[in-house]
Amino acid sequence: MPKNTINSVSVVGLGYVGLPTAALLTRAGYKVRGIDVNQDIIDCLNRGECPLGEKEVAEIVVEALHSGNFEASLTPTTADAFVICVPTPVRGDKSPDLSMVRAAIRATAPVVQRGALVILESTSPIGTTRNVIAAELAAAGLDPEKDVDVCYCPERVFPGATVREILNNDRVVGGLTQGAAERAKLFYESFCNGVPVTTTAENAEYSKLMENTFRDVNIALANVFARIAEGAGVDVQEVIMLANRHPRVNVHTPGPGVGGHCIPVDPWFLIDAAPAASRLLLDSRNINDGQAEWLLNRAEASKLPRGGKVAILGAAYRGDLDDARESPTENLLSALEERGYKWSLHDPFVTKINLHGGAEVSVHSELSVVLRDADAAFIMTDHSAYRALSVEAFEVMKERLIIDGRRMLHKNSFLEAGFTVIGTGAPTSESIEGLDVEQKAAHLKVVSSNS
Ligand code: SAJ
Repeated sequence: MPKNTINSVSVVGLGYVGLPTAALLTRAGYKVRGIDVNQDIIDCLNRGECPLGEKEVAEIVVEALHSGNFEASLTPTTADAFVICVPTPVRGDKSPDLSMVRAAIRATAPVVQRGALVILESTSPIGTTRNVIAAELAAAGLDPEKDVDVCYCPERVFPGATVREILNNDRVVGGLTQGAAERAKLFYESFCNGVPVTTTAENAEYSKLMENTFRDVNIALANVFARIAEGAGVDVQEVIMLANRHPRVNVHTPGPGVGGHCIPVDPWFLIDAAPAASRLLLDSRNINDGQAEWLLNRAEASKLPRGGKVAILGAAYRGDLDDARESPTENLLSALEERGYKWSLHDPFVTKINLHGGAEVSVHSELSVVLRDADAAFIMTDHSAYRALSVEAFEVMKERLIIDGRRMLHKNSFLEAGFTVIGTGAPTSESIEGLDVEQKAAHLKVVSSNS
């Protein structure tokens, strides 16, 4: 039975994956050095504090700092294993930007010694481990198949449940050689409970891209189903519930678009590599990115006056997170700016968001400030706090128009109070104002049987 011979680990990149990974490695008994190019992160850690917000992450990071076995630094030093967890965004033209992976391995290669294990965890185009990591190690004088063990092992964490997911998810461990994969398998077994499955580096790279692309395409399909339902006058929620009773069907949830730093980005790596074969992927990206504008078009087709004042509820890309990266709200803001609207934005957790042009705008934490005198309110994020909102909160609006991108509200009470509610995948329910008592009762009966 081979033994895990690793005692010291350098984790390069102390973000939302690298930092909790470094803390869990420390807890498992390794001597860990965390490396980052950001002086603020290093200073924060050296004060004994965690620069990330997630509670369980902060707890294990502070525990690691107190153990005396974890230190943070700008400079890499030698170690038995190196784990690289840096961002891999796309550029403005959607081509992969691997500059941070390249910079990380260039800075690290000079301290990598013969016998070391080098693992890349960043989501990357197929071939990156061989063409960037191995190539830079070779340039530093090491044979990447003989002198060192080089692997690709993608992170798979779901923000909000980071620690649980690092500990429990199965891992795909792709080696440049079989020996490298076997060695990395032992390493992951030493601090994770999930099963590490060995394969080649290229298979591992592709599997990660496949996972997130699968989700993007399926969400796009759900959004198409929603658009069709709106036109057909049926409620997509009810139809999805019916279809999902089939044992081999799992239609996803339609919404105002797809955010986060992974799902809207990763399909581009495949589209870039094989554009002719990836038309479905490109269409899906466009559908998901177009959802916010689709909702705006529906609001305009109802009673939103062009150039009016719009209240936006939610900057985060997913409910109860403080993370606004690639949030669908950015797409709504761009469309509103383009069409000359005034807008203001609320979120219980996010304080700032970037417009597509790069400018940073601030987010209000007081809902009534945002809703006051608005011609329409768009609900963009499924924060729990929004689910509980009642009609009273919206009384300060000028016009009674709500675009419920996430189907969060108890629609009937809003209809009874004279609001028009436009929900993703629901036929537009015009206000019941003006109907007689019997017509109102009949309308509400239809709506409640659909919700
Ligand atoms: N969304 C929908 N409908 C759905 C599901 C999600 O509109 O049915 C939206 C969400 O509201 C959100 C976006 O999609 O805006 C992002 O999706 P998500 O919350 O499902 O995923 P992420 O980006 O937080 O994390 C994903 C996960 N990947 C998969 O589930 C395949 C996670 O496991 C990955 O580790 C992570 O990407 C990553 O780092 O790659």
